[in-house]
Amino acid sequence: MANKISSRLPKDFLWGFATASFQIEGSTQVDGRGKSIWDDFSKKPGKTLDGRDGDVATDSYRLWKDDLDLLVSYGVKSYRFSIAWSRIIPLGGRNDPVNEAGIRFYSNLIDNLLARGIIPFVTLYHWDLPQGLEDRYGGWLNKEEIVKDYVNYAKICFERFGNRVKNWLTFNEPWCISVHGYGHGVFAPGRSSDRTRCPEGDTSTEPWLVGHNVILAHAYASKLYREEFKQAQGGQIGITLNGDWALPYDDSPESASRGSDADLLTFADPIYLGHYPEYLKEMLGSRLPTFTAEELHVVKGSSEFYGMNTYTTNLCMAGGDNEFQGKVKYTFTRPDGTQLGTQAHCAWLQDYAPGFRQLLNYLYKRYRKPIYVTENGFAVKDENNKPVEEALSDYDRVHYFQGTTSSLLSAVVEDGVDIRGYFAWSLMDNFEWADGYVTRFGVTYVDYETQKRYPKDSARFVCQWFKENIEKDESSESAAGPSAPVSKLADDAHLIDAVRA
Ligand code: PNW
Repeated sequence: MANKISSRLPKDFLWGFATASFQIEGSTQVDGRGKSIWDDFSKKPGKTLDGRDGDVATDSYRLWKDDLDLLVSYGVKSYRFSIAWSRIIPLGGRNDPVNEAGIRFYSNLIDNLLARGIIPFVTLYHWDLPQGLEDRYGGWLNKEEIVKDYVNYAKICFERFGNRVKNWLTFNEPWCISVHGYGHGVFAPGRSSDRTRCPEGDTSTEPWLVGHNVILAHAYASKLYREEFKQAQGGQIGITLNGDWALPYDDSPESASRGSDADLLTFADPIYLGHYPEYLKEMLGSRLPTFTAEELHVVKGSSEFYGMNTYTTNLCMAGGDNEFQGKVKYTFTRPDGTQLGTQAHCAWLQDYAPGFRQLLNYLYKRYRKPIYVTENGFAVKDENNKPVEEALSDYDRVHYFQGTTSSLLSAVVEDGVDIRGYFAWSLMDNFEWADGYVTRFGVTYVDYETQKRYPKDSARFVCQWFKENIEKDESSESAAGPSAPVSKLADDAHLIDAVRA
């Protein structure tokens, strides 16, 4: 028996699913919301694969109670979602008016999650900058303005929600914000040196400047939280970084000497260790902005945990000129022609679970911070072309989660990595940025004609797995508690009705 218990995740381990405001909410023009940079960008010809935008998405601004019922039916302990800055401050700036209707929406959502024993895990910025700030002063390119405006926005969220939200993420994936938004120009605001994509932008400088400013905005918001709110509210604050594991392509010195953690280290090293990585300084020279001594003091140690979004592993070989990958080439094809794992719908993702375990170990050794896996998931190839019934048997996604959950457990119980939570991406299919709606990452199928939600096999697998692999908490577990089964829903109907009223 003792053996059995120690082979599980600790009882307070948080698990659930993640989403982001612009990918699910829709209702872009109601209740005083201001535009975000994704509103118009997604409407420009050629910016999304299917030409579709975020005006409706999964309609979750209106259907949030249905989403809540779904979370309850899945028995999750926690839900990671993001707040749309332009619902809280429609024009975005520190002297612009606050929108009470926007506050009310998230406040209700938080109250109703808590009423069901679901812990909110809240991202303040998941890529939807208020368009007002882009127009006014160039958004993330303008350090003096954006840092102050972001900190003001964060402060309002701490003031209005912090009595109930105890887990804050300042940013989702600064690397994607910088590199996709200002380097490749495939994400809003879409700036790039590639003139077929954008009439302005400079791929060689802007991504590094934007990344630098995002780090500062994160650090000053985190400082504010820790100095003025943490003690009274008792929460924690950190950042979520994306990073994939890297394996040498072969045993040549060019492969072995890879600097392939480029995407990982650019942001993690300054935040956790207090300096940009050496290879980055060498590669960029004067193009890499520098922190003043005072700024560095605020940046170093500004994240209380490591928020990790990870999806895949790359085979790496030194060479090429992609600075965003540290001048390393990526492939999934081994020297003998075989594939690393099963190919997903998007080119950048294959299923390789051992890399997940190695990455967790690497990050814990390097930064010594508790880890929350804030995103991890898979998009089944051609799922969008299948009839619903067929799409629900999402074997490749089930296989992916079988691998990563088993790696997660090994990392915790065998390797001793301090992992506190895991969020699968995503609760449901949604607006997959430049891919539009053709790439589906959900454990729940969304029929965009009817907005009906259908659990896929992977939802069943993930929920069952966490129920079986977390130590039971005898003290707080009641029949109507956090892991109330689907069948409990009927009994809880009165509660749901009360919420609807
Ligand atoms: C993450 N890549 O983005 C985001 O946080 C989510 O909003 C998104 O839906 C999810 O992963 C799936 O894509 C990424 O090109 C976007 O390697 C692109 C990459 C990785 C993550």
